[in-house]
Amino acid sequence: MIKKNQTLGEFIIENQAEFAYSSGELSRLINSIRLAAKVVNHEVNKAGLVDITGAAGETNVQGEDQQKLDVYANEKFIQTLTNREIVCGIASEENDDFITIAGSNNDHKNKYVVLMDPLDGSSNIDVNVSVGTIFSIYRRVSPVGTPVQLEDFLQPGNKQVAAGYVVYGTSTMLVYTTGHGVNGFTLNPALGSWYLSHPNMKFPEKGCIYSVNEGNYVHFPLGVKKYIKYCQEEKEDRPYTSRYIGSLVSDFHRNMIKGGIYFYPTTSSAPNGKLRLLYECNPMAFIAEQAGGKASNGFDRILDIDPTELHQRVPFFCGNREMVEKAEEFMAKNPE
Ligand code: AHM
Ligand code: MG
Repeated sequence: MIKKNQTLGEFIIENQAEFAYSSGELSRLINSIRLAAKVVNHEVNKAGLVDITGAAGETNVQGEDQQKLDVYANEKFIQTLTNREIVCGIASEENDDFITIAGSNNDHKNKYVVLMDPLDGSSNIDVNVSVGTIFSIYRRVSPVGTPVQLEDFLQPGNKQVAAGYVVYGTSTMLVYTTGHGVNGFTLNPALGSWYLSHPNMKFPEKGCIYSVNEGNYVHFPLGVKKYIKYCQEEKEDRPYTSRYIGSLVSDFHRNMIKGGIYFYPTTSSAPNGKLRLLYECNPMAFIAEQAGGKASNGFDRILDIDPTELHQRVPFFCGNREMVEKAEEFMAKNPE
């Protein structure tokens, strides 16, 4: 049951029964993420001050080293999840390999793994434009009581038990799903509480925004070029509006609210696309589907891809169902 003005804490408690294998562990895990997100939010909001107190990599007036924000966010999320002993492993876009968390009794007893992109939209970090955190949660497949294995992380997206993102925008929002719809919570920075502001988020039936880095146009496959021309054609409800922040979380968030498609196709220099299947595409695909949208690599469902490596990249088309299907139509006709 959705009640407005509910805090995230209240919402998690009331909806705990919806979590698969509800033992309270997943609730505690989401609780840790909301805590780390607040800490990162505080730092992201101060980012402009770096110019006054010293640039990243330099020493600030207190004699401390300034950290890059993405490194800081990575550390904060890892620290919070490790200290609270609620996951058995973490994989991050910022780390080459996954991290094993044994727990203080060294018993490897926790059941969940988290995969995350701690601060996505790196080109926006230093210029005061919205960035985001993306996370994805799976139940481990290796036996509890043993160290986490690579196979725990290399699960297809359809096995996710929860996924979400934080958008550090004009206001800070945490949006997540546990497979029972998508709910968005806005941070009241004065109180440090997240309030349910966007219950049961759904893509509008029709979308008219397309989001792609058109500077790469000449490097796109023919199907994508033709789809872009379709978006720009003067016919029916077209031309569509072009909006591209260059920050997946923000572009996705806007498109989910207003109706649109985000795509990052293959290019000649990035033959597998740019975005990471495990840290970016799977969680966004899970949220998109839960919000009535669709996510595809241009041909197949993102959530059904069997990952082969942690940092695997895939082409990504995500947003309003109808728009993604139209893009797929163009891809099918021009597969090269
Ligand atoms: P990052 O993980 O290095 O930040 O890269 C991912 C980001 C997405 O948020 C964004 O949509 C895309 O890269 C922008 O890439 P480009 O600058 O090539 O358009
Ligand atoms: Mg990223």
